[in-house]
Amino acid sequence: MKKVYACFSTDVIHDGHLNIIERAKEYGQLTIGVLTDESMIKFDRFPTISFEERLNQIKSLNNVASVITQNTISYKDNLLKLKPDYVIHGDNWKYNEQASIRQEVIDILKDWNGQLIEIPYTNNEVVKHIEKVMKDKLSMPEFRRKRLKQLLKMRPIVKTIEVHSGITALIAEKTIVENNGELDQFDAMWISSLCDSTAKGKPDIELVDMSSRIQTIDDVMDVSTKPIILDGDTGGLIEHFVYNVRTLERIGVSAIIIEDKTGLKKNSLFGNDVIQTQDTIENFCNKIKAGKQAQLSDDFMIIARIESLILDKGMTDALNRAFAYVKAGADGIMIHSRKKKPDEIYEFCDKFREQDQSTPIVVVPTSYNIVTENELAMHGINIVIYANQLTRSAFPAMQNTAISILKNHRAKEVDDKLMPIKEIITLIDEL
Ligand code: SPV
Ligand code: MG
Repeated sequence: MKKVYACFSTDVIHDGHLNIIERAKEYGQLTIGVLTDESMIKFDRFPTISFEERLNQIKSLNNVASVITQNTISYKDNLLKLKPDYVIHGDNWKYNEQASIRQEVIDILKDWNGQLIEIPYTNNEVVKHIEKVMKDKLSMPEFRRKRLKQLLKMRPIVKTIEVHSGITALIAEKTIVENNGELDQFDAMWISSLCDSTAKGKPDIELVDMSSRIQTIDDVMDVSTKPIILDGDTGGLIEHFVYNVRTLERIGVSAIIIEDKTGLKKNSLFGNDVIQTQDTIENFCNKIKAGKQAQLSDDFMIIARIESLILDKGMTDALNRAFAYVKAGADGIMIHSRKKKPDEIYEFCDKFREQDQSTPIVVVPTSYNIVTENELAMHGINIVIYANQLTRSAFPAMQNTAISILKNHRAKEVDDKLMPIKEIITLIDEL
């Protein structure tokens, strides 16, 4: 009997999968590799059931001789172990970001004259409907809210990108890249006070109120499934903060980050060029405690942001605050810096980790942007936020377009820098 191999990374079995199994019968005995959650989330939909459930679901199917785990997106390890005569797959991966994974399969199979069988991808109305239902499910509060905590267990570092509108949320949702045989996508979205305010043409001084911030969150949620971390500025008055925690939790936000400043908050990257005041440890701990008491689920996170390094208050102050905030109930610590080098961030993280190995650490490497995600993870950092780069790239592009049209009295000169209308239309999902 010839050996056939297929890899599934799905949590619903539909006609497309059954078709693969049916066709595999013609070639031999089928082994299915089930892709682990850790690998699946690098390029696919987030699973709505556990890995064991996905495994059992596939074991229960007819005409499947055996089911094994596939640990990596690359088929290499399982192919070398199994040496199948055939690998079977839908033909859709020829054209998407999995093209290099496909090529690797073809190259490996050559070693024993194995063959890749590609069958037309099933994209009928039923399959389309199932995909849509699953996506809609993931956007619901009960699935979205807990996803950040799930990701913290699954990812070496949770990669978070700033969004402030439906269109930026679509970029965060849909951008998947292939790089040296690895696939990757962003894990979460950051709704920045700076960029949410900037998009509205307003200064970053807590002027854009919570109702308006919630409108932005709603626009983002409408078109995406990834978890949201909200920049909650100072959190405002404790009496107001508790209500906002309830609202955010109910609509499906995963975390709020509040910073230990008071009064008219100014953006941290101004540093001491403007007057900024830090809250007392006691007051800020009371805010954290009140927020934690107000929340109803275990999913929601209140993350405390420490501004001591921004305000030149020193490492000891930053660490004292971190331990106090964790004791008050903070689910994570964000440490911020406006230095060009990451030294003070690493020193903080290393010292914090000597005493606390589990509380998640969040960083925003805007000024010290030389750091890589691997380096951050090595210092015990769990979440990296790219807090403003989408806004900062879009603004000059739009400004240059405006300048070009004014100079040339027409739009032709700038046209080759613009996204074709057809592409922008297909970016938007239709109901
Ligand atoms: C934001 O994105 O609004 C932040 C991060 O708070 S920073 O601008 O670096 O202070
Ligand atoms: Mg902010």
